[in-house]
Amino acid sequence: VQSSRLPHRDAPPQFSTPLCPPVSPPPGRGDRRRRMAAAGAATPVGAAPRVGLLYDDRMCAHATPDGEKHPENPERLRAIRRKLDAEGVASRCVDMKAKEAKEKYIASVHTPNHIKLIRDISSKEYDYRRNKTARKFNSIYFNEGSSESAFLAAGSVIEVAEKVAAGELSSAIALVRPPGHHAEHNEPMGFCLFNNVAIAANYLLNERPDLGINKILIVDWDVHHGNGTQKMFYSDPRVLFFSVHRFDYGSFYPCEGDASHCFIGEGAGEGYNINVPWEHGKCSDADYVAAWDHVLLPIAEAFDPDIILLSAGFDAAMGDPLGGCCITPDGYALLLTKLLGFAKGRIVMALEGGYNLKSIANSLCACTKVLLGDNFTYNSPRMQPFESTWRVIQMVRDELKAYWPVLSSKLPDNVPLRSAPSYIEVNFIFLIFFLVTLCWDLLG
Ligand code: Q9C
Ligand code: ZN
Repeated sequence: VQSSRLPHRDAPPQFSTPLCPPVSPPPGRGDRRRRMAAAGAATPVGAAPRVGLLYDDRMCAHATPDGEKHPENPERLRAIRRKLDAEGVASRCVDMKAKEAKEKYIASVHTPNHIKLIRDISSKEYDYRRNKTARKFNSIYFNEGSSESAFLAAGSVIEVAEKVAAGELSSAIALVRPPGHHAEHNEPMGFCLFNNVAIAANYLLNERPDLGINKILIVDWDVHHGNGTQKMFYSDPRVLFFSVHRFDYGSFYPCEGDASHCFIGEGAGEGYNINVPWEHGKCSDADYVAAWDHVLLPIAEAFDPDIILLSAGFDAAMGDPLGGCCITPDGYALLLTKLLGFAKGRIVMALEGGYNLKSIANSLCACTKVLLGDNFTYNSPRMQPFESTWRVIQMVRDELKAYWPVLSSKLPDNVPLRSAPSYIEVNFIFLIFFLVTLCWDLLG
């Protein structure tokens, strides 16, 4: 009867938020592993999971041309690596090195022009035009290391995804940059040059039928909408794309309407694109857990993916200078734990955004421990989800219930919620400013 239980119900009670009432009896991780093994997972009974960790200094070569400060900088990778080393976590993983992606694999996602641009951008002949070219795009910089980094980032996600799909690894983490999920068919954008995750997904589906990957779940928990990835699989039912992001009624980067919950895919892919668009910042573990429990996990259960590719940006983390949300490392660990119940635990994490060095290092460390099978207790302070979160989740469910009948059930109505963050401090500052200006005018 084990198999009839929803995977997300398997979390022990200390993992539950107000949204996820404790379910008894809670099976321990051992039980989960035994079940995974029985289902043919890569990890045999009793054995420690083999977690691939791909880190490569060569992806630090992509940097701003004249050393200007930029949130997406090489220190991000180094800070994560240092933390994983200091915690003794890296040595427990299977060490992997980056490989450049072959152009024919990138071509499944990007135009020949786009590939040529990224290939040539670091060449000497481009020295005088590099900055001018970068300015033609939205939030992009280039230097003489950009080409190599971009090809390595795409190749790295292919590399680890292949090993996980083949069962050589239980799961894997690719510490890559530049990130990928904003990169479009014919255009780098939003700090992203190639769409690393989309390239890896296409590689598994189209180039490696021998691996038996027919259905891929892409989960994008970066604080920004994964616009590039959404477009690439918009009419493809083999790829279920789920993105949870700040939307702020269309005013949050990338500021496009297609990040709204109404964009559900088209043609054969109708129902296979899911956006959970937050109305404002300050979203916490509780809001994300609510989106997991009431949207993502029921759909994942029905979709039953063969592998999960995680567009793992950490810019929704507490302390991030761009995101304005507050997921804790325990929160990320909990979200990841809830995903481990699917696809026999085959999860590939690919780094996307995340710009507070401490936050991304701590969050990734917590996630790595989850993949390694360490027990963890959710210790962050309990928060309540926002009222707006409940509303957004209901809208998403209404939009998608025709395709995923499990979403037709009624949401629990006894959940304690909190009201939207008030911007009273902000208004107060404007008031002072106004008064000072007024005095200035009167006196002068
Ligand atoms: N006013 C990733 O997290 N912000 N990209 C531009 C312009 C760009 C974020 C703001 C944010 C891109 C991968
Ligand atoms: Zn981002």
